[in-house]
Amino acid sequence: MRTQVGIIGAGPSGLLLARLLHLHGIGCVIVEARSRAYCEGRIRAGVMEHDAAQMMRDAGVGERMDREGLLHHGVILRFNGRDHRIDLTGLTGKSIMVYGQHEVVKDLIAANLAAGIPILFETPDVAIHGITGPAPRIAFQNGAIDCDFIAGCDGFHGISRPAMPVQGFDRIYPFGWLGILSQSPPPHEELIYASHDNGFALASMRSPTISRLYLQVAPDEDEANWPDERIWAELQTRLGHHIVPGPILQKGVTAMRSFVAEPMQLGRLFLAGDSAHIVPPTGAKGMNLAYGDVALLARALAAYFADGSETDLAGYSSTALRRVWKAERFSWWLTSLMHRFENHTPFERRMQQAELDYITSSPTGAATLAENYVGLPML
Ligand code: RFL
Ligand code: PHB
Repeated sequence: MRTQVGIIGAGPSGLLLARLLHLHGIGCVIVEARSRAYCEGRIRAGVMEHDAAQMMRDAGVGERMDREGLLHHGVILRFNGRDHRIDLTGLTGKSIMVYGQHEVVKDLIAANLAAGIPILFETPDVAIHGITGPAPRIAFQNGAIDCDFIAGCDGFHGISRPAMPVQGFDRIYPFGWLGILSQSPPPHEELIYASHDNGFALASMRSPTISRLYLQVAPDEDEANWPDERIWAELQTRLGHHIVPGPILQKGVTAMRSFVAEPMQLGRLFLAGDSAHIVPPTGAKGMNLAYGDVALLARALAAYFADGSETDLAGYSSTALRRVWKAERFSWWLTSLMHRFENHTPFERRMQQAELDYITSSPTGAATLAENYVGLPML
């Protein structure tokens, strides 16, 4: 097989990159280790930045998102038992789109297949060869793809990042999130981020009848310690809103970590999305960072295939990393602000509360949060 861009991974970054390349008339093939059903069923991100939602529309895949997604103009920060609304749209003129990552993935898979882009699902033993030469190759069991460039969109545990020398910058947080998806109405029409003495909690949603709820727990927490009744009671305590329990459709513990790999390119291999960086989910930035990377990468590849210009490709890593580091900073900051740290002194807890008070009572403080939350410019 031969193509212009070989893409490893059918998550949001690989799928959107394929879509954008197709719109530029550039050929690509996606290889994916898992099945289509697995990719479409993986419950993860829920919040799209203003410009990420616009990228979906511009790429011709925003129709269902605009129909079924929930446009939010504000978000609630809760501390000391009170709600404080951040008026995202009033402060920035922008909004966020609450639309599940698995829905994004479904829409992008359908659009790519309809455009004739091959997605090789359930491809085992994917390996990368020749990235520092002119003819890179993606090899796998029973086949290979020769390409001009390879996009490593294979997530944090993929094979692309290990195929090149990078410096990793890392922070591991001393807690995790227990997340549930439940068939129950969300406690409030907007997302609630709650700082409570028992720990952080977040109320999000997927629809008016499906809630996505999170509780701060130990990083290695055993789900068995959290029977449904305990989850509902703890959500009630931390969120302080009327919680209507319902059937729990999915439950899981996620560890919290910040990580950035530098650089994001070697020769003809380019990393995008979680393969290059991850953030703790508090800032809702992971998928949005993937969108920023592929916006840049698609533009650089388009310039190359249009007239052979390598300037944008050469600048990809340094340009992408500027946006990445700002989102890393925001995610780290919001995580540090909202969670309970076992080693915090009462003084440090008061500092968190004073900062929350500042953020929610000063228009300048609120604007800083709002500007980052709705998203910094993609390009
Ligand atoms: P993905 O989604 O991990 O996709 C990578 C794909 O590559 C495949 N793969 C391979 N294929 C072939 N060969 C191999 N050797 C391969 N190794 C891996 C995998 O099967 C997979 O299909 O990475 P991508 O595309 O970069 O997308 C990143 C996002 O998934 C991630 O950043 C977000 O989910 C993070 N995230 C959130 N991001 C947001 O923007 N807003 C949110 O509200 C938000 N909430 C979250 C989150 C992540 C969470 N978890 C579970 C980590 C909430 C949670 C709980
Ligand atoms: C989600 O809806 O899953 C979600 C929302 C906001 C976050 C993280 C996850 O910060």
